[in-house]
Amino acid sequence: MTMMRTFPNHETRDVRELTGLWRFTPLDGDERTPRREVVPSCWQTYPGFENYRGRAEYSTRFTHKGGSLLLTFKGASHYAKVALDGTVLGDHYNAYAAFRFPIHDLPAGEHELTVLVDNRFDEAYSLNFPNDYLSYGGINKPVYVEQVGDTYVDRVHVTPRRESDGWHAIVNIRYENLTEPTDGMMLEVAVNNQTRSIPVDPTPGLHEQTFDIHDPDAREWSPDHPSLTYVTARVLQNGCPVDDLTDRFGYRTITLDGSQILLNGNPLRIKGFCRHEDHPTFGNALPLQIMHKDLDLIRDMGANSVRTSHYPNDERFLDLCDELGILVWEENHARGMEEDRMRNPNFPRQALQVTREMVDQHYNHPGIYIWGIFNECASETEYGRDCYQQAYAAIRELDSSRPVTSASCKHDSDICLDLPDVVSWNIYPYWYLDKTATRMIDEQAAYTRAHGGAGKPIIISEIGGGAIYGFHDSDRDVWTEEYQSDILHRQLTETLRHPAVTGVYIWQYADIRVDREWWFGRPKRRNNKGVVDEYRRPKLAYQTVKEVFTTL
Ligand code: ADA
Repeated sequence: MTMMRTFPNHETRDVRELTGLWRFTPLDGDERTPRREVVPSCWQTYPGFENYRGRAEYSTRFTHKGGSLLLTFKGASHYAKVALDGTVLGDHYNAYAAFRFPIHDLPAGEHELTVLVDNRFDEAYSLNFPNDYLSYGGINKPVYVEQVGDTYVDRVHVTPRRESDGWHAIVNIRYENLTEPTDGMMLEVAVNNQTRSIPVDPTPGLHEQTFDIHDPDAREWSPDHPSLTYVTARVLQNGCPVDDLTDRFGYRTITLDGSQILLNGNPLRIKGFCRHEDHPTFGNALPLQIMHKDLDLIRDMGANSVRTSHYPNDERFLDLCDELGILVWEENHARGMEEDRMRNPNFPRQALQVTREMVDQHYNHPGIYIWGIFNECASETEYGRDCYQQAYAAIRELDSSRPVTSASCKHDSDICLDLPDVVSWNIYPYWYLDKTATRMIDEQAAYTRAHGGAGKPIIISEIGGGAIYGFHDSDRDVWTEEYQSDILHRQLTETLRHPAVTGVYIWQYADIRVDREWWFGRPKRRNNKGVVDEYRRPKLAYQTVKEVFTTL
């Protein structure tokens, strides 16, 4: 069984995981015979479905003891339409976010859950198109049946705030009355030794309640001392809990001071990796062990940060980062969209939706120190600028406690640098461009100053080069492990010594599979710029990165 998170979330609410063999029926192509496959998984890992792009139906049955429930999907890629006993509950497009359906008073007995999943490239799905990573298909994250009362806690957001009397937790609780609540119902919140409660709103529907809790027992979170604080929201009836939700946060602040990013007032020096969720055996349905192995290797190389390129990550990965003190740049789903793609009529709505889902669902993670948007999109056009402006505004509306940024490759044409708090550049000296890293950073720093970004922190959000695992040659030429190791040494040394730079992310942690249409320039149909290969076997560059990251 997989866990929803890496820590218990409920004492009162009864949660059952529907992990196991489901019926899987492909709906497109020649082969349509139903078979049994494990959920969660990606169908690219089923024999014969390695390149399946289409629709498929997953179904299973579960028993229910009667009453209200939440059907919670932690993720399906990239579109899902869910039906219970043949009645459609709703649908969801966004491969990288959870979604749920509250059901009022479902009769006791056996029920059939059917999920249509679609990973086709279609105008309806504006963020998914042939790309430099694989758009997987399947129910790739766990599914849960949560038994709740008619009033349940939907989510808890905590904003840590340091004031003159010490730390405060600003706790916002969203809860729902599936029907009119009974008299005397209370909403209670507990953080460390502090408890507050108020009567539940008497009307059906979603409600929010905010508590300002001064916490004299607060312990700060930092990368060196990642102390986590638990917050529990409960619904009480006659003093007895009928529903509960426990989440976690960290007492820490992120602020900016000129060209520095500060955590609890101390400047951050980011040494990180861009990482995709990908593994040959599991696709992007990664087990916890692989997530942890990745963080072990990343930490072993002396890195302190991960950029979740190019989409929000599995929440258990974020949990591990919080626990280990890893700083996270979490990014909305969008890669390499030029203006014509951003002009897809569905793009404005879908881009804002995935951005809002990311912030709403991952708000509490102390490891997330920055939100990223729209990697290498049309930041050089007026229309693109409008899209960037709207996405930054959507984030700031939901979360004013973290800075925002975007990784740009529009080296001499970006017109959006006045919009984010931090300016980030993807540069590939010695690989795509025949220039030194120092020269490229000088040029980007000058461009930043002259085009709206003066005084802002600068991050080099991608730097690196490719190597085919196991390919060695005495000429140390392109695609050898030697070449990659040599250029990473020069790139990282020059970048970390450059006074304009606050942090650097290597592209990328591990080799990844790419969409079939991207094979050109991608030997083995992989993006081979990993410092480890797809099975996490270290290339020569591993030791080089470790040397540089642990000494500079
Ligand atoms: C870009 C992009 C990455 C990857 C990289 C590369 O900068 O952001 O997704 O495609 O280039 O390998 O060329």
